[in-house]
Amino acid sequence: MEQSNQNSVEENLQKLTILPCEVGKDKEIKESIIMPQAENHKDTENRSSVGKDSPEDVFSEVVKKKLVKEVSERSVSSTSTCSSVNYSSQDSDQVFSEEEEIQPKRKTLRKTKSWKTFFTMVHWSLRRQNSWVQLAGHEGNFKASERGHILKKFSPIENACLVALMEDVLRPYVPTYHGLVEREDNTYIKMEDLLMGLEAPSIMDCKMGFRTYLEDELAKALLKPTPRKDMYNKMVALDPLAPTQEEHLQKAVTKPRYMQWRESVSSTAHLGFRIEGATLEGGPVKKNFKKMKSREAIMETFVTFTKSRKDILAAYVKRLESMQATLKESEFFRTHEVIGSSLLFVHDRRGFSNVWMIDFGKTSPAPAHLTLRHDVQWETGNHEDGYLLGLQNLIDTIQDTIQMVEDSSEAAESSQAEEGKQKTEGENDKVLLKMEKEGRAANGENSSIVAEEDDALTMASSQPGNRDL
Ligand code: I3P
Repeated sequence: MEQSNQNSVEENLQKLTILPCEVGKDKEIKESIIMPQAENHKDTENRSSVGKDSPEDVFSEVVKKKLVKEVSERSVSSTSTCSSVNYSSQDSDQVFSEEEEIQPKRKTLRKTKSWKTFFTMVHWSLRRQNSWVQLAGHEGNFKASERGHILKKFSPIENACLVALMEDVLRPYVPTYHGLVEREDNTYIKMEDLLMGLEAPSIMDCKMGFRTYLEDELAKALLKPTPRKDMYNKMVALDPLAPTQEEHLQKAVTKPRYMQWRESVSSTAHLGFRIEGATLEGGPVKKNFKKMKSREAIMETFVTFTKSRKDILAAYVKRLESMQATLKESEFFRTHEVIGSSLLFVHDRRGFSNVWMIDFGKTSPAPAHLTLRHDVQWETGNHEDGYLLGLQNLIDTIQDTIQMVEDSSEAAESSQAEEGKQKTEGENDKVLLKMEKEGRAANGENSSIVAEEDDALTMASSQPGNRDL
């Protein structure tokens, strides 16, 4: 194992806490759709193994034109990066210069989080009948929608990505975008519910890439470092020895420092992906994977997650390989720095499975003069994220997991066969001794001696290696 204090998968499962949820009424509010769906792609056979039931949205040309204009005004320009977005700061993904304690309200509304909000969606989706379930601290990021759809709080960056992805070869690998809707003075992105049709789904979120912050964010943080007490507290909670003396004195760390430390204690820094959270068969969200670093621990997690099902593991590999081939063809991928985006693994007991690319809140257009490769290491200025390196490592890890499952089932089979053989030989011994005993009794020998021999036989036949006694 690469890490001595690595929690075992079992420990991770046990330490699980059910996150507080907020159950409220899903008010019926008329949606005002302000972005048309891109419907012209015939990608259904590529998309999902689960059924979908997405109602059509109808809107007039006039409304469409007006609202498309509105959306394009809000969206990032194709040459801009995260930092150049000048839309409402409360939804911005610019985070390095903001301090939670100074602007708590703004912080709450500021953006949709990546995997944390996704798990909000998961919880909500699982209990979609009557209730609204929300993770603490992230209220307002999701809203209920009609069956087959979810509403995620508007982020101009994510919206621009989804719009572009609907026209890209990657479309079959991302949730279908259904435009924007307004509810209670807030704007939401309406998208496909990826859990639709699944029965008690198992879900895992893997954050991709070797880097979890944008180059722009780093540059800003270097210009104007902002100490974060919340991040210091999270750091100390995981490892009291991690902060430097100065950080201990300040009781604060900068965000890049925290993010880089998170990368180094998890598998991000050396494998280019990390497990962020998971649920098993509709159970509670487990998210204590922060120190999961070694390949072995990740493999064990995949074994637990799939309950050793080789068919599901193999389907995951197949989907990831086709995604990998498509990524290499994608114009969107060539032109975007993909940071903080996740792969979402979903399967259910019936064996339906899929993997999706999700969370584009920090995926930003690279500078126009750059064509990104995604399979080289990051150096300041090259904007590379290492996504393809991480994806290859992930595929290899799942393939090794399949091998591990095969090896352990072969080992189990041969130990069962050995046990069976021992049992049969023991039974034969018993029969032989019984026959001998009956022969002796028939010859009038002492019955108490025969009984003692019976006990010895029972012990001997139950101990491997003593069969010949
Ligand atoms: C968070 C995680 C998120 C990051 C968030 C961190 O740390 O790294 O990816 O949000 O920054 O606090 P952890 O997983 O340890 O809780 P972004 O990816 O959106 O930057 P934030 O607190 O500034 O939102």
